[in-house]
Amino acid sequence: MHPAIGAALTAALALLASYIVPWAARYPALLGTSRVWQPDPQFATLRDRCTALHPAELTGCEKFKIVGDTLFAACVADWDVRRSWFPAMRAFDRSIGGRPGPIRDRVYKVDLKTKELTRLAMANFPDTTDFCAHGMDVIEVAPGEFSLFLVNHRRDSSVVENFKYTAGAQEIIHTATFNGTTLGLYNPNDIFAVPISDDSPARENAFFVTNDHWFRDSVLGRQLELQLRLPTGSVYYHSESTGYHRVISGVVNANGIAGFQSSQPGAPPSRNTLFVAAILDGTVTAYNYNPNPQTILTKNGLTKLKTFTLDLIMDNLSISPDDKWLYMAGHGEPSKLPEHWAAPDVVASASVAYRVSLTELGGHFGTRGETGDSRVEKVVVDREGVFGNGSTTAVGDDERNKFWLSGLSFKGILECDLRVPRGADVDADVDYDEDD
Ligand SMILES: *[C@@H]1O[C@H](CO)[C@@H](O)[C@H](O)[C@H]1NC(C)=O
Ligand SMILES: *[C@@H]1O[C@H](CO)[C@@H](O)[C@H](O)[C@H]1NC(C)=O
Ligand SMILES: CC(=O)N[C@H]1CO[C@H](CO)[C@@H](O)[C@@H]1O
Repeated sequence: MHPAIGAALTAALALLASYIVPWAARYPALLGTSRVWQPDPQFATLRDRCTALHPAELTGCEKFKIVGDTLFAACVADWDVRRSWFPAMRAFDRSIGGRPGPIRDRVYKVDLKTKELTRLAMANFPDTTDFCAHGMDVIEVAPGEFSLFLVNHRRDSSVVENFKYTAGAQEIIHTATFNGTTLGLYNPNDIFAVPISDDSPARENAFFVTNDHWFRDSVLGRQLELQLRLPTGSVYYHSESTGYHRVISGVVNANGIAGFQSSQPGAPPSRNTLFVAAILDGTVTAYNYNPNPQTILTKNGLTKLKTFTLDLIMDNLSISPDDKWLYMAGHGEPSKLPEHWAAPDVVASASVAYRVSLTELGGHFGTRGETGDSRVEKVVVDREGVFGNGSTTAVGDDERNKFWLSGLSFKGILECDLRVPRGADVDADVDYDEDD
């Protein structure tokens, strides 16, 4: 054999061994073909302890966020409209099936103490402007004052909208639109609002937003990104004083994003951690960021800490209020999702929720041992959609003993008691023998 051919062959084999084999080996886990369809034993009877909050109104709430005792949710108003226009699902019918008027999705709040539901009016948001909700984040900027950041897939371009909300009010007030399209932010997906601090005061309106695809509406481009799991997603940072900047690139379908958000003064620097889901890779990467808009864009303003590898196409990420767990919901059997999307009453789409411990490797995640592995607990592993179909957001709270789950076709947001009540016999109605 000619030495050049030998060298080329060796190089090709090296490439195959180092990149393509591990890349291809991820497929069965991600597609769920090797999944054991059982949650961890302590969550086996979780479904029996759930109730659906407001099933008539809270439909298709892909993203919700709990701040204190208030749950904020961005929900679909009209499913026919969503099926015709939703860039993230490659639905690009600008005529929205010939309907007149703008798209108007809804923002709700639920008081978790009384379960009272309020649809928040958007009185000063122009009547003629689309509001097609997707990812969101909410932070408390001062006691009783909240700032909501919502992705809005307007038909002219996808942007991030900022609203203010005051505790007890019935409406949200639109304050700003952040448009990053000239910098390539065509496909904003989810948002992490930077907590308020001396370094990043409320007037900075600082947030990170994932950009899930590189292609805006090319069918071929989107197919290549999906089937080849191309690393074409990215993360942008925005503050009033810096405007938009792309700060992370090369992410395979950057989707959910979350970070620690406690506004307590004197929080340790390790709290400046954010997590980005590369959903088509089944990985979540943790980064440390500098909250100061003047320094975040410098060389060490954002540093990678660790990548977690999971057996799941996971979606929206959330951190528990006590900062102890990173929750993620996902699509356990993603190949069923398009069929479910087309015929939701006939084909189920699995719901899966995991939580990753953020505390076991030292005081708090990021202070020590961030190269080790973290414990993963399987909270929901539901192939038939018994909890609901196509889970997308999950979060739990050990202190309140609660767990919430929502998704693409969920009717209502599920609220569950996380733990089995004391004295109950867990094994009574569930058989955990692995021999069936
Ligand atoms: C965002 O900016 C682009 C480019 O300047 C523009 O075409 C588009 O209309 C803007 N969209 C909104 C909603 O402001
Ligand atoms: C999930 O979808 C399946 C199939 O369409 C359906 O039978 C089931 O009732 C759905 N689950 C819920 C909780 O609605
Ligand atoms: C905000 C966010 O990450 N939204 C995702 C939640 O789940 C849905 C359903 O898969 C995705 O389309 C969203 O991108």
